[in-house]
Amino acid sequence: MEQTLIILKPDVVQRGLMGEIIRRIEQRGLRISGMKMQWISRELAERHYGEHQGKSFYEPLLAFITSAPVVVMLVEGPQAIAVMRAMMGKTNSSVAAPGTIRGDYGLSNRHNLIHGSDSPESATREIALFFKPEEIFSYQRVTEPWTDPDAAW
Ligand code: 3AN
Repeated sequence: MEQTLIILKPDVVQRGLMGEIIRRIEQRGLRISGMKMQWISRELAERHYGEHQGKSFYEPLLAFITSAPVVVMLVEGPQAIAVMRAMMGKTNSSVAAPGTIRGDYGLSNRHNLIHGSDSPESATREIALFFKPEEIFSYQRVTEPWTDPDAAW
């Protein structure tokens, strides 16, 4: 079981795509263990995107991610990090494959709809940035026996 931090970016909230993307995550069989709307501060954006500091797209990226509220989610499931990144598609939406979230709804490199952690280490760091322990819920979906890749039956 893996955890990943998902952000539905300001373009998703503005364009009315929250429900569509949450639907895809739920229907894939992943478990949403935490979810809230939040307006990301400049300080939090700097901490989240610290690895990109100094790059040409850093300032516009911070301006974009703080431009409207976002939805942050803690998503759990078998191989959740890789599964979510495959569902997201390539960073640049204009070359993301059809069928992916970016490939179906975007054309932009920056306004690319969704963030997902890229490793277990990033996930741990990012989850701690965005969620307090009491905002995370421990439960199982009744569908999980039916989507479990290790089911013995
Ligand atoms: P991903 O979100 O696919 O993991 P990262 O971590 O390389 O991609 O980049 C973080 C964010 O920075 C991207 N989601 C995108 O919004 C923005 N970004 C990355 N590369 C570029 C670029 N060349 N031009 C504009 N924005 C970029």
